[in-house]
Amino acid sequence: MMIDSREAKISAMRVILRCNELSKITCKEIGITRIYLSKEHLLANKLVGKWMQEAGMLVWQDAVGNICGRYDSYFKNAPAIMLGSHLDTVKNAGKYDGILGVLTAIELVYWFNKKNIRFQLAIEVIGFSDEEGTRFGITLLGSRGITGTWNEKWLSYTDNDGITMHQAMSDFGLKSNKINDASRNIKDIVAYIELHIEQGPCLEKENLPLAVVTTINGTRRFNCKFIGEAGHAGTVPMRYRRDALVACAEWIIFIESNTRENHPQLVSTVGYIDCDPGVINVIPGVVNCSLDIRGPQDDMLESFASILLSEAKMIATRRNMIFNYKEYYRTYETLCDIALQKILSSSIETVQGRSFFLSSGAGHDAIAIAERWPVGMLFIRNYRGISHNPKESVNLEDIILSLQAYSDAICKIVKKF
Ligand code: HGY
Ligand code: MN
Ligand code: MN
Repeated sequence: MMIDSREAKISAMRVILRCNELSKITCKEIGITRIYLSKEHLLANKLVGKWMQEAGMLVWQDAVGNICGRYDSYFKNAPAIMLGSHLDTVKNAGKYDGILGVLTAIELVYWFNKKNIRFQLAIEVIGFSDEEGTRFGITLLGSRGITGTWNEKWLSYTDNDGITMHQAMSDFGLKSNKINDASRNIKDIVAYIELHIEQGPCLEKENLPLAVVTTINGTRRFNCKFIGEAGHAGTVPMRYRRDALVACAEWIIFIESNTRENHPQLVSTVGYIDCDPGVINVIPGVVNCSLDIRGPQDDMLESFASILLSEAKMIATRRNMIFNYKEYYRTYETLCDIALQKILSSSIETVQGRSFFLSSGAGHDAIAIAERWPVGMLFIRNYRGISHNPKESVNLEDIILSLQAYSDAICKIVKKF
């Protein structure tokens, strides 16, 4: 059973309108930035909670700030199939990363409710509160709340304004000693399905709207530091300098060329660099930068990380400097459940004529959820794969097909459990 194309079109148009409406809930005059435990987070939860209610769901905000909706089964207290994605964003984000997955899931429930369709399972829709980690640097906080895998020490992490997560939680109206109330009993949920923009160019190149995700790449993230010596930009001859920014620049060029030439399956990014003291007439004494590396196999990432970090040490030694680093984040390669992949594949084949599989270079809430329940993911094509960028966009036709495939898959999956 699937949503017919006429109703799917009405739903898809509503999804686009609501993505636009949510994009206006941002802490910046220009661009979309909505971070964990901010007033924008609360406003977005209220708006999405209203849409969940209108779709026929019972709505609550859980102890880590996820907005949750439940569409009951015809059996009381039945376990649920969980759908959703995240409502937080990176800085200066696009309108669809995460958001599309929450709003399409709400449309499914709206359609089931309107047709008076109930299943032997409940359906829950979650708008996760923090997948990106934009504010505190720790990602998947919302989905880790659901799986009960929070680490107490995160509460002392501070944002750029020096506010601790503990303080931010109480400002938001949450109690940091109640975090465990968010974690769900293993038997409450049977599976998790997430629809997400591909954030890459493959579907566009394949001229297809939808794909099934096979695996989600592992990620390693490091904070790195080159320590040289600050000095007068006018008086220190080049041969005597210990310029931390030049050392870091040499390393960044190595990272890019080594990844391109020797590791075609991997990606590496230096997304952040901070130069101290950062003024025109002082030779940079200290440079901090980030390193984000990703790949399909954990052991491959392990050896790649040591290649890059030992090169940094060699550059620093050669330039009579110090290099140090701290790994602060790691996710392992995540496999999507084979049975769920098969069902999702049959549904996308029904709507687009053939199936297609992709691995995900981006991280998703499904990484955390997969530690406790089987997960499945659907990718939808997005314009040139551009994401984490205001130019992010999806087309109406693809959203229509995604709603049809998603509804068909859910109707099949609920029968499987
Ligand atoms: O960075 C990522 O992979 C995701 O967007 N959080
Ligand atoms: Mn993202
Ligand atoms: Mn995302």
